[in-house]
Amino acid sequence: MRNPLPRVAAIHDLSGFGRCSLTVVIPVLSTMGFEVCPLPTAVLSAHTAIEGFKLFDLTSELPGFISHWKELSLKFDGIYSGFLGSARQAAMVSDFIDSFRTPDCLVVVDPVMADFGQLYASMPPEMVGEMSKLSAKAQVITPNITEAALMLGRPVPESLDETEVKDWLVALADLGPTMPVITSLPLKSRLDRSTVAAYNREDGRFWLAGRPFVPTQYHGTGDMYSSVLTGCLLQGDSLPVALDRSAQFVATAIRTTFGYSGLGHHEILLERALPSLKTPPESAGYDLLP
Ligand code: PXL
Repeated sequence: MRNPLPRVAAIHDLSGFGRCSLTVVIPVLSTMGFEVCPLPTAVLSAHTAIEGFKLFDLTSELPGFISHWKELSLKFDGIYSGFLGSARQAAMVSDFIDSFRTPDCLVVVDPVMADFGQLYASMPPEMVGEMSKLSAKAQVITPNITEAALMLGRPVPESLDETEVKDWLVALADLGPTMPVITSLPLKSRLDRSTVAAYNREDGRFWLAGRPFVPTQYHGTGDMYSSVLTGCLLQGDSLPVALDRSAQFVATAIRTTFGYSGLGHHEILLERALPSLKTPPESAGYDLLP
């Protein structure tokens, strides 16, 4: 029997402060009508961009948690992984996907490792190769431009034109996923916009979506984007509509927060934006990349 509430295994860290990972994934997918089963990869006092963070790595606990889920014969409509507590966890997540994936299960891997040209503070360099291998197991991957560059062994570009973007997406699809999505894309013709690009290897089409830049940065927006994208694809939206809906959601959260004075980069008002997930999509703002 199908799950009456579609169920998603969410393999991410739990950070006590600083919106990211499970504190984003759970409310977003829950608001969209999914049951989220968290498999925490690490517990942190605060995310790794906040100085003095404490990280408790759960690598040694994961096999026991996963065995218990096997004993319970849990079935998932989606498997969505993100920040891992150690490079060794990538192989565990890969085995998890092999064990729990069914023909209709959507697998999304967000290879969370880096941003703004740099690996996150807790990331060992071998995570790059491990995340690239893990990406081969997914239908959808959602690296930002820094993660895409690391996975492809290319320098982080200042900007890319349309032809280069297509080349990057095809190179990511060559790692194995059917639908690579690149976020924070510095597209030459749209440097005034926050842009994502995607490729669907199954129909050979390339897509662009985005929203005008707001002159600020908030942590956790990548996790918001990938969470909404996962929910949209699970609820049956097409890839371009899912790209656009996710961009719309992140833009709403950013604009809601930006209007207040005195809120820090770690304080995006996610809860204020959640109700917008219940409304029908705005007229779709995606483009085909010719
Ligand atoms: O948002 C990505 C992310 C997830 N989890 C942890 C992080 C970060 C980015 O800094 O530190 C713990």
